[in-house]
Amino acid sequence: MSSTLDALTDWVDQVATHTKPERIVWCDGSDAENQALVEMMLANGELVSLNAKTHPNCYLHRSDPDDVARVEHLTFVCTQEQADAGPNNHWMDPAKAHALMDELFAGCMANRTLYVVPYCMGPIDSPMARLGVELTDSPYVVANMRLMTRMGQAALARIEAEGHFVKGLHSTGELDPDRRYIMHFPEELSIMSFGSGYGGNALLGKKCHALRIASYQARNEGWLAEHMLIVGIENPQGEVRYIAGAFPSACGKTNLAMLIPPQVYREEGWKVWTVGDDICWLHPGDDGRLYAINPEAGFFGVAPGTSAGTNPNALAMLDQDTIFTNVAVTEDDQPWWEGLDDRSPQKDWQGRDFDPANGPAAHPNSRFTVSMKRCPSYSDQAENPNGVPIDAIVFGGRRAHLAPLVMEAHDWVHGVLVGAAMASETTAAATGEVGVVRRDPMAMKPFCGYHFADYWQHWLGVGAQLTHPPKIFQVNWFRRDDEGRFIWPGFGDNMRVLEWILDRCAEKVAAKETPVGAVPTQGAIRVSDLAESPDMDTLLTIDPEAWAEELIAVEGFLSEYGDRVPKLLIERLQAVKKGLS
Ligand code: SAT
Ligand code: MN
Repeated sequence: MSSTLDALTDWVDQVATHTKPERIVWCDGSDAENQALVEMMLANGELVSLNAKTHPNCYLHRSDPDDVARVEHLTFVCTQEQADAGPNNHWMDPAKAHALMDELFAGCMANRTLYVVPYCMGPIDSPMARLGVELTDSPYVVANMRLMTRMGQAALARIEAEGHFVKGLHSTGELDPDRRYIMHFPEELSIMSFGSGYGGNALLGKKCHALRIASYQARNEGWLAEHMLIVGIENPQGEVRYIAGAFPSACGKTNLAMLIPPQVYREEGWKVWTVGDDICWLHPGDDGRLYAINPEAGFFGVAPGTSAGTNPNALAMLDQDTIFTNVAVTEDDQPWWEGLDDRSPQKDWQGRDFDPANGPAAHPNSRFTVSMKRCPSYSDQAENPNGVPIDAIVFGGRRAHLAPLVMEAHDWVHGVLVGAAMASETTAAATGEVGVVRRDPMAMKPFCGYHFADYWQHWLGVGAQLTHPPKIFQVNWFRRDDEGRFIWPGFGDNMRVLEWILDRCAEKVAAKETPVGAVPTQGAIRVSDLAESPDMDTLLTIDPEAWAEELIAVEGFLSEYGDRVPKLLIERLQAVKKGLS
């Protein structure tokens, strides 16, 4: 046996000695293995079967009601020096964190099975892909990891060949919110998660590895690990251009990644190809461009609001081979959520008879897990080991006011400032109050594994290396009018904005320069075929006074990160401020 597998086996043995599982299963990722796991979970109630006629091979998992979202206040980055984790992370001394976790994990797998889950983040033959192994006592996690990553035999073979992997240890424990911690040890390339079975807390390949640990690795190795979708836009000439877009959780990344263009666009021959909906690893290429891979192999998408109108591609992939988490069910056992259609649910997400007095039928953060390959718009480049070249980077937030529908940063440095200044109203994807505006730089607030100031410096450094950097844009689909209604139709109509973005990248259209960025000229965004024309003036206006206030707020926010904030960024902020006055 190779020394890597020896190291892996030693670690599994150590963990088993400490956690005392009844048995150990090495997962190979096969259909037979998955089938056996599903049958076991159906028998013990961890999964509920759904209507096999309408939804073959689809299952529902109901979480503990206290375990339905990521828990940012219980998520820690444990670096030797507190300053390296930055004010953007909760920090714990690694020795203290290890002691705490060792105590929680002691004997926690008694009467349980320890699953060894080798996985690969990224196309299995990609030089940009990275390996990991998750040890977990949750069969639900195993079934999800199988859809979300390249899991099993092939990953193990690559681990054996390569020698490096991220170590992730997970136990659902007693699902006690008071005994729940998600710990990251970037310097050790390891993760420990206890007390939650939910998505980002438990599927360790996702936010824990592919963002928090990977962002730290990326900084050392000269690339970027980002909370971004990747989408390919094919024009009527058959050319495909790729856009990467950062949006906070539950702000429509999945919808944007698989949007269906409006009818006029489809008639002209426009097509949209999905490479990824949540995480993007960006590497500078030899040609001075930035290349992207999606480290994931599946979607863990928000169910509520997904419908034939908002995201027909998503709906089409969800009628087979899907795990649903915390959705409601109809009387004939079909999965259901708010915004799907006008049927009424029979049971809510907790399995109770549906009663509107108890709140929504599906949990607002209920999810579907499905393989990317089921997506009708799945890109034939998604498995390209070299990734896809990125023409534009888009930063988006959920903002009722201020931020225009779209604007273009003056250059890379200004783009980094625009990303660092991102703000968005909070959603149900994390526990806590919903709808308050908070700064969420590059949509990475919950996910950057090191000091934000160092992260911005790294962004500047990567950009300086690129002879053909992507152009950087800011978008906001969520602007509201005085009555609180959304002004922009969003969803498929966002194609209209993407067209402008790509035209700017190809230097095909002029724009109106303002100190905060370049905005579309009158009529530059195609809306004439819309039955009701949105108020484009409001959507594209830059209010200098409101922006001056915003920049003061941004300055205050950046100052929270102290001396480590790159001077270049502060200078640029001052220049924009000056331009406004
Ligand atoms: O819970 S996850 O982190 O996997 C989903 C999300 O919040 O984006
Ligand atoms: Mn996300």
